[in-house]
Amino acid sequence: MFRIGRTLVQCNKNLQNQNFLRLISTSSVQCKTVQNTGKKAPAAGEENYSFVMNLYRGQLEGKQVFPFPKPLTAEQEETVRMLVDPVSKFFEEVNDPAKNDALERVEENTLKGLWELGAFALQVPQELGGLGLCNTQYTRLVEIVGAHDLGVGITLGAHQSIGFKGILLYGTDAQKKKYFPRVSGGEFAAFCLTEPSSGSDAGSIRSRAVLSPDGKHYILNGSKIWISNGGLAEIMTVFAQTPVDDPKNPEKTRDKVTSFIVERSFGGVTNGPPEKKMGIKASNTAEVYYDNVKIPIENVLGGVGNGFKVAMNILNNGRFGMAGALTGTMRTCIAKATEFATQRVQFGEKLSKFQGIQEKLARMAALQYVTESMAYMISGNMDSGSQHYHLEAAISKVFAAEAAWNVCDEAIQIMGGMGFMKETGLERILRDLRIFRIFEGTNDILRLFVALTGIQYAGAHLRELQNAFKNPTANLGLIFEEASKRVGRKVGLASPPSMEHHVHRSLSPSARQISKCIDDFGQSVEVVLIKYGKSIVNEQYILNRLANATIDIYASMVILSRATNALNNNLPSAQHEKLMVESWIVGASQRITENLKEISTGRNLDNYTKMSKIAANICQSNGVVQQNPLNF
Ligand code: MYA
Repeated sequence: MFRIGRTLVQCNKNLQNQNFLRLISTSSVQCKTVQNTGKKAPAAGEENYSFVMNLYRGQLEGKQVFPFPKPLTAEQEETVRMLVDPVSKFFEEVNDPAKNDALERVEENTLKGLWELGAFALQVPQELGGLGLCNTQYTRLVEIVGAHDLGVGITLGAHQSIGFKGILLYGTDAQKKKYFPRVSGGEFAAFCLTEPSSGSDAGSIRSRAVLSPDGKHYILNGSKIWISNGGLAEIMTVFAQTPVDDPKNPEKTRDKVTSFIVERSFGGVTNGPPEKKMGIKASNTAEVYYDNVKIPIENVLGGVGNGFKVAMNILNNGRFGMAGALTGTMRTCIAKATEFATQRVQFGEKLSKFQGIQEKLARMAALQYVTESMAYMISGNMDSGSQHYHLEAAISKVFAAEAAWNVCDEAIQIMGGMGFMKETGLERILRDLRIFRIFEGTNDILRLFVALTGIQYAGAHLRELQNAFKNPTANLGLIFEEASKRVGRKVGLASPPSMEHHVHRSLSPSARQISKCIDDFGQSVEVVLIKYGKSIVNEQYILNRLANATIDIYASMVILSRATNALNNNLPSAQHEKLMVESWIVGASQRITENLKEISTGRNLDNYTKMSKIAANICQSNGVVQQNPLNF
């Protein structure tokens, strides 16, 4: 890793000469990013191109999976190519992740360099001070950040992926004109949602803002915890309850969340000291307090009472970035492990000759390949204007966080004692990675979110079918289609949804395995819906297994699509990608079958009851129930 000193000064000079903004403006290519906010689950009948949403009806909606997106024009591709080298160079030569970690802050020269390069404003339009990149270009760059320093990544991400993303998605022209030059020019932003009593249950925040008697300001009181960049931010997207008219009772008001742009300079904003953390130590995390902060009414973001949706959609919109960043992290881990495995000799052989190591490397490579494919598929779809990406984005976050953890852990295992040493750099990465399964929506919450949203959609269609039966003559088409599907299934004649025409013919056997899983999945959802009805919301054992099957199916689809693209275009890595897809799908289809079995068989359902009883016993005993075998 690069050390500070003379080389750093030289490198900084070189980099200053290559200011991103200048690079881009000379090529004058700015992505026409569609700043889509995503939508809530569309109702039945509303067109919805989300692959995952349709999966819950057992349907293969291929528009957002095939072909693998290639949304950049030649010019846009050139722009991002021009940025990749200077950014990589900056991280290799200027930034020192070990030092940032030890200092528990990002070194000043790194921050300065990143601001100068424009790295804090990747998606802000050029005319307002940023680089104007689209999501795909952004993904390519955060991949580099993730490959080098996740602490820096969070400083950058908390600023732009969530800190001021609300202004990008919901800001008025005036808000954009006022704040974009500032968040691009050295003022940090933060996203302030979480509170002491409100973590996953984001709607339960207690911070409150009330309109001043003259109607010109909101007065905000409350506090936030674990705010990334909380000690640095001048500009904050803050969520607070506000009284709004109650439609049920015109004489009363009720509280609904509203989102505000708050400046520290408004007065009454303070923060606590930087938190001591397990990882991403270089990033600043702090409590933030609001004491009678006067917020001008023009700083309401996205409309009074709409704050919950604003918060959710900011998070939905940024999640693919985690997959992008962690793709890079996994590349780093795999490179370190491979270097070791191909050099280290034990029992007279290189480690790479042992099957145990080969299995680890192959699994690590597949996890990275899936994550990378998800990141680029989702960002590509978003750039093409997709509004229906929020389930896919949630899956990419869950998958990336778990895949990266696993890959880093296995890299350490391959390197043995060497992997455990600080100088190898993997222990820092492992510590840094732990939070990714927790923040931006815990993986547990996101699994439930995916399964419940999908089920809600499938349920709406089932209701539509029920309604159709009330007026069969007017709905013959729908009834006939459903009836023939069901009868076909019963007599074993219905064929699973086919993707033969989408995938490269050499991948047909793998595609067939996943098609069968998609069909089985849709049937399982239907059974679950009929069995549990609305009470499915409380059946987390079932929901988690549905979510796991969903993740495996989506993962398989994105890599089928990507490898097809590689094979069709004769890419040098095409045969390697094909191998990874074939191998992945063997495991994935087994897991999917197992997960679907686990939600229907009596033995498993009984086991869930047992687990709930065990948990209740533990809670009653405040921990492990039994004594040790010595009974003292
Ligand atoms: S920031 C803090 C992160 N916090 C969270 O993520 C909170 C998690 N909680 C939730 O997401 C929600 O509260 C859940 C729903 C999902 C639990 N999209 O009754 P409901 C709609 C669109 O189900 P609840 C951090 O960690 C829903 O349809 N809409 O809600 C910083 C319904 O609408 P309607 C949604 O049970 C980390 C309504 O809302 C969504 O209360 C720093 C109510 O629904 C959704 N997702 O809770 C990271 N969910 O009423 C740095 C619900 O119309 C970034 N709805 O039917 C790093 C970036 C990477 C690096 C980059 C490097 C550069």
